[in-house]
Amino acid sequence: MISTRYASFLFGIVIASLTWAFSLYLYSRLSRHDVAAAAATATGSNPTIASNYYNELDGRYDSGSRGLYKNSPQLLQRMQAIPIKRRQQQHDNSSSTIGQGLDEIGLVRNNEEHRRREEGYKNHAFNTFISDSLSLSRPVPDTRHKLCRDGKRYDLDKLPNASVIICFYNEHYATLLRSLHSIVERSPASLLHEIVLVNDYSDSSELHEQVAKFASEHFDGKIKYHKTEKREGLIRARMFGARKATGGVLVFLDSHIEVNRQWLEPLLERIAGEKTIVTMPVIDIINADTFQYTSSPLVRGGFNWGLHFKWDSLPVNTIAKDEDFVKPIRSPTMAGGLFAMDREYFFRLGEYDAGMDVWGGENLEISFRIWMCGGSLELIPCSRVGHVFRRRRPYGGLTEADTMLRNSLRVAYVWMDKYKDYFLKNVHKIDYGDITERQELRHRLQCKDFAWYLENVYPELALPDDDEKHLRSKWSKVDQKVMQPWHLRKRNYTDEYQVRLSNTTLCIQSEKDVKTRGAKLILAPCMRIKTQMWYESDRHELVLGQMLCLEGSEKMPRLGKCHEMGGTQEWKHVGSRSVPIYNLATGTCLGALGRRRNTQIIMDLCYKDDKSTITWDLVRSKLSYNKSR
Ligand code: UD2
Ligand code: MN
Repeated sequence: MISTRYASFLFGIVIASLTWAFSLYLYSRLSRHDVAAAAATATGSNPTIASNYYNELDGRYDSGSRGLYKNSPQLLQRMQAIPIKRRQQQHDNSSSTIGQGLDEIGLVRNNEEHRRREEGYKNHAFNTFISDSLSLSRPVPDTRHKLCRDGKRYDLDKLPNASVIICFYNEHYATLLRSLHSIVERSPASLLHEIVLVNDYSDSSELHEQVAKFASEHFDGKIKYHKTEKREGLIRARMFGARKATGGVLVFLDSHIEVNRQWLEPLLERIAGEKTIVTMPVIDIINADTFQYTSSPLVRGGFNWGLHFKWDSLPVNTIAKDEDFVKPIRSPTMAGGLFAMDREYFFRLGEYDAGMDVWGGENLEISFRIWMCGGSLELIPCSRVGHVFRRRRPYGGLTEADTMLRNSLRVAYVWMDKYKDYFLKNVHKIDYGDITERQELRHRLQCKDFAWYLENVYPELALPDDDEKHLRSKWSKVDQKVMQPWHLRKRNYTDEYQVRLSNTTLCIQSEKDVKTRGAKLILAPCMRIKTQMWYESDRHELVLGQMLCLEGSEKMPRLGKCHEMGGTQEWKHVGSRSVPIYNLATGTCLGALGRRRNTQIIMDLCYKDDKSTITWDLVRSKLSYNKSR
């Protein structure tokens, strides 16, 4: 009896908070462009987020009402992270250990949860522990420009319908389901012809059964589930999916995404007008550690001579007035994962190169092919899709060979004419298989040559033997205003304090100075010196000496360059006396190995049963305290 009451009470709370959060969401229709708007760029062979650039478009980008959320990232975060499936432990532990303020979705409550979290990272390279606790149909912030929201109407009758193709290998189940939910819930039913879901021979038969069951029981048969007969790699798996699809337009997506509002209509609208236009959404960021959804700046696709994809600033004058924020932007390349293309055109243009294995290279191949063979590639700013960018790929290839290198060699030899030498110069040659079929395709389609592409599509690209004059002129064609280096950003500090271990006179201090990246932290007698003064920014970074950010990681925190993407550099405390200090990415808190000077600062469980929970006092100087009010 009591437990039923308790359950319905909890249920009530969940519903109430859902309604509350959702109405806030509707009310503010926030654009979160100015928060953690990191440009993604290629690091190594994997296009992930890099912290080199950010977007300083405040005001210009969205002068609309940000209403309630202005200066309130916590509120926004709450909204994004509504825990539906509360973890069991939380009920078990009840309020005895929890209740000192932190009620965070990523909070690691005990060693068992710690183990589960680690396991998730090992298999998927993102925080499955948080993903498991999030609603499958959570709201995400509307990151579009206000003109996309208010000014645009789409005549659905005039748009072609779409087959969304998602292939996956060993994808995390809840994350895959959230991708599917977001697509079905945020696409007009009449436009979403089907979702073709291709399991690329994932290892687990349990995953296969779960997904097959889900597909048959949900969304009225919209999901067509297939499994390949052997591991194909994402390139051939997509071709497999495309051949099953019957919609007018093929929309390719990764299996760990969440689409935003009205993401589909603007992609289709361009194609309805001209079938040789291939369209891409802006790829927003779903933080791999926290699953927070944040906006990405407007950047377009490029590449470097290692044939790695990278994000580039827009050419000068691309964005001159408000309307330009909603216009298609021509892009030399695509990141690869998310794009829409007329189905017949996809086949006419030669699908993909079936000789490519597993991962990499296909994105530049299809980009070059689109441009050189008569089509065009456009970024559609009103279409936004969030993607979980991860720091490493959690899976291997079909063989030991470097598939990215093999695939890139195929791109170079088929498409790049003499310019391939810039690439070949710096790689060791490996077998890249037979390319005659692709060379014939290029011939048959009467494609233009690579010099034409460089001159007309990507004149900003620096060539390795450009002289200074050429470089300068190319550099001047790129809009420096749109992306500015991090260090030019104004950081707003809301507070400054020392962090003292409760009931001691020891404070957290950099083991080195305020400038040394990677420095560990130790306990030292509290003194008001630079290496102990922490500035809390409006993004909840803890910045030492206004230089480096405190960064959480598995075992211990360190000082790192501020990356402005939240997560590992985002800290939370509720109050300032005897409080745990929580890291949003690790789900754990600042701890110390002992209570003596020179003791190492570590990451530890926030609450412990044996009363050894470590808490801190935030000690403000009178002066700075007054100043910051
Ligand atoms: C990016 C692209 C990705 C692809 C890749 C280059 C985005 C957001 N992502 O890397 O789509 O173009 O660059 O090749 O632009 N998968 C399989 N079989 C495999 C391996 C992967 O089906 O053997 C699936 C995987 O589950 C995922 C998709 O292919 O859904 C892309 O793989 P990824 O997410 O590891 O690639 P990502 O985002 O690092
Ligand atoms: Mn991906």
